[in-house]
Amino acid sequence: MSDNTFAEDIHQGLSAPLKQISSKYFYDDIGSVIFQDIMKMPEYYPTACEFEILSLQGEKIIDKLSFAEPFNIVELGAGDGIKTRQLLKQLMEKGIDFSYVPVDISGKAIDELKTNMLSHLPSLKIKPLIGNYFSMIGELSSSSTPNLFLFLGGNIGNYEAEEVRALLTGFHRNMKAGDKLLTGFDLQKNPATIRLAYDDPQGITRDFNLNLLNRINRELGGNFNLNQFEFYSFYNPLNGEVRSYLVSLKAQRVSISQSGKSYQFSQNELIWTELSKKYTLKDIERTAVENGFEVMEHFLDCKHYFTDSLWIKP
Ligand code: AVI
Repeated sequence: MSDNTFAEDIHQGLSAPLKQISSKYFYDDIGSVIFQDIMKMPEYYPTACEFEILSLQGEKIIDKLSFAEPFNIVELGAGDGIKTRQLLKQLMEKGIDFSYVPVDISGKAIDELKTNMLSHLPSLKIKPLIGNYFSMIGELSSSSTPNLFLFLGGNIGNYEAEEVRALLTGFHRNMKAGDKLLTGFDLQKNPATIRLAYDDPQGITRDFNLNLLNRINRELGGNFNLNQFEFYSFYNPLNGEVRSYLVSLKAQRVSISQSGKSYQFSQNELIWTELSKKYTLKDIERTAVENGFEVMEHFLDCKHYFTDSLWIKP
């Protein structure tokens, strides 16, 4: 992503009536390390739940695919691949013939993932692709090899309803009939459990959010004083949305030297940073059908906190 896109998005976001910074900007080098820490927190349950699903139900998932081998397992936004590795390991132990195709826009992320995967699974057939999800899905679907696309981690929860529609129609348009999509959804549950996952007592999620301001300071020459902003997140069990914010603790003006622009904050003014939507199984089924998919099965963890939902493009 060019500096210009970042600078333009920040300018637009800070000029809006409800100021906002997109959650996609969490993941610079520092933010990615903080996110690793979040995934290790006991309060942040989704990682352990999805790890359990892929470790214990890998065989069930693969049986359900009923692909004539060999097939591709295509991971969209692979991250560190630890959870996916559980699934791949089981397939390799069963002697199933497949290729693992991680797709990411970042060549660096792909290189690290490849090295890491091969250090654990040296005989894995890995064919990484660098680029945009839709064009890579389209490219893979032009061959007759069946594909299982993975969109794990509950990332779909970070998209607004219209963005979910755009994403899933893009996946659908580029997939071929019979291809499958396995998507991770965080499920609605006791509101207190969800609230704690996004407002941890150690303040790791707070630092994750404040890093956005630090990133603007570092990359765009901003002069945000991090002591003058606090983190606030709120789960609304009536609509399943966690929304996270930074709060300006006083009236203040912040400047960005790279663009020469400045932004006025009133006391207690919010910057919206993230949506983390929690779904019901009914929501997931409606979302699948509205976007042209059929649900094959939901694979839930033992606490029923999270599901990897398997869909087919009919
Ligand atoms: C990446 N994504 C699914 C995480 C989530 O749960 O929304 C990011 C995150 N934000 C705060 N904690 C974790």
